[in-house]
Amino acid sequence: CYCTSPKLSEKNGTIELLGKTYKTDHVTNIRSSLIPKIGIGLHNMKHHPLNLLKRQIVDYFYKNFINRQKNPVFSVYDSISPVVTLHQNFDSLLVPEDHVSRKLSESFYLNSEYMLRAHTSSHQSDLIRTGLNAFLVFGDVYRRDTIDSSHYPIFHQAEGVRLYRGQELFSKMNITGDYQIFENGEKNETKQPLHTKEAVMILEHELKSTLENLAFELFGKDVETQWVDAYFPFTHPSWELEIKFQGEWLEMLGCGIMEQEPLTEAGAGDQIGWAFGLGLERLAMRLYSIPDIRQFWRYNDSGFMSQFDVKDPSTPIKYKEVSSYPQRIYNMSFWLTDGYSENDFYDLVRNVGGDVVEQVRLTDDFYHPKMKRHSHCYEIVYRDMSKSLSKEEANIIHKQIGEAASKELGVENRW
Ligand code: FA5
Ligand code: MG
Repeated sequence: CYCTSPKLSEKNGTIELLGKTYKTDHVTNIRSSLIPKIGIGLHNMKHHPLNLLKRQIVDYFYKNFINRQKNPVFSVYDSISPVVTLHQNFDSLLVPEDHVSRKLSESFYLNSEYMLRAHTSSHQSDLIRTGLNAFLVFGDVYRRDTIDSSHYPIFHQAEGVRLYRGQELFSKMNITGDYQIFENGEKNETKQPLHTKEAVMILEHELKSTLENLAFELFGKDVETQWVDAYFPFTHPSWELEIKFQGEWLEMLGCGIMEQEPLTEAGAGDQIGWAFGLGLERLAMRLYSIPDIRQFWRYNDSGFMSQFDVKDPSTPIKYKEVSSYPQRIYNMSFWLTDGYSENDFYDLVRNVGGDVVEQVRLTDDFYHPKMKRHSHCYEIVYRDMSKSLSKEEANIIHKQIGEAASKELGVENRW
């Protein structure tokens, strides 16, 4: 029961979150069921798998990036509040006004000014402004998304940024000669207008080898990797690294050469650099054979946590599921209303059903030409992870979801 947790108090139009009060407004779309999980910080819990993974990543960067005094170059931030301004999450990263990620259906908004960060990139600018040139950020990020074994409205990311001044970049590679990092050139597929070809080649090489070697460190020397061209508003060029896992390519991270404009804006216009952002759950699920993303929330369950109780974070661990209780599978179909969004429904299901909902899948999208109406049918899978969910219990939850959908989304049930 979350009754004693901070709550959304719709009546006086405020949200209390992490000790602060926010006024709600017409864009507020944060769900009260999410609030108790905000700021829990699984990545900082001793013996949590996300913590083991974080420590392995930190160790890797400490070991591979040291200065002349033999000290680590990267500093680590893992406790920055997930409440950020829209400016931090979007504008500071050149995300255009009409970009899909800004839609209310994609992110969680406290109000028109504040939101839950949708990626750890939100903190790049502020950290660069403090004068840092190498840092890692670990944090919980929030997105409105589909529901299945690998999607949950909260997941965790690791961000890395490395900046260089002209001399530094070339001397690091033992390159002498009159090379520059900046020029007044043209933008093309391989570089930004202000960057020289030579500088970008060195950065790209360091970025890609750093991340490939991280994959080898985590998954072993034999893991297959491939680079895919990508697009992000705040890097150019950009790539994604995929690793082969059980015969399938899995996207592990996004990265690229940082756009110069935000750097200049943050007072680092004399430097160039690279950045990356990777998803911790995706990696941890493969690394430890954790089959379902909801398992990461069993941090109060000793059957789960005790399996990750190791001193050395690089100890190989194969997770054994403590128990598996039966699934209960239901269907729900309804006529849609104008402005209906699938994510609103997924959100509502998660809010009403809680973690007992394992999966929601759109199974039929039907248009009735005479009635000129759309209907959707969803399959909802219920499973309690700590006990066997009875048919009666599942019936009640399913009914509550149906009622909430017609009340809150205005859809018309077609039982
Ligand atoms: C980003 O979030 C960018 N901020 C990454 C970045 C940083 C690019 C710095 C360039 C420079 P993306 O949305 O692709 O990109 O997410 C990055 C990683 O987070 C993905 O590769 C994946 O590993 C993980 N991820 C994304 N969405 C999910 C999800 N719904 N569930 C689990 N992991 C996810
Ligand atoms: Mg991506």
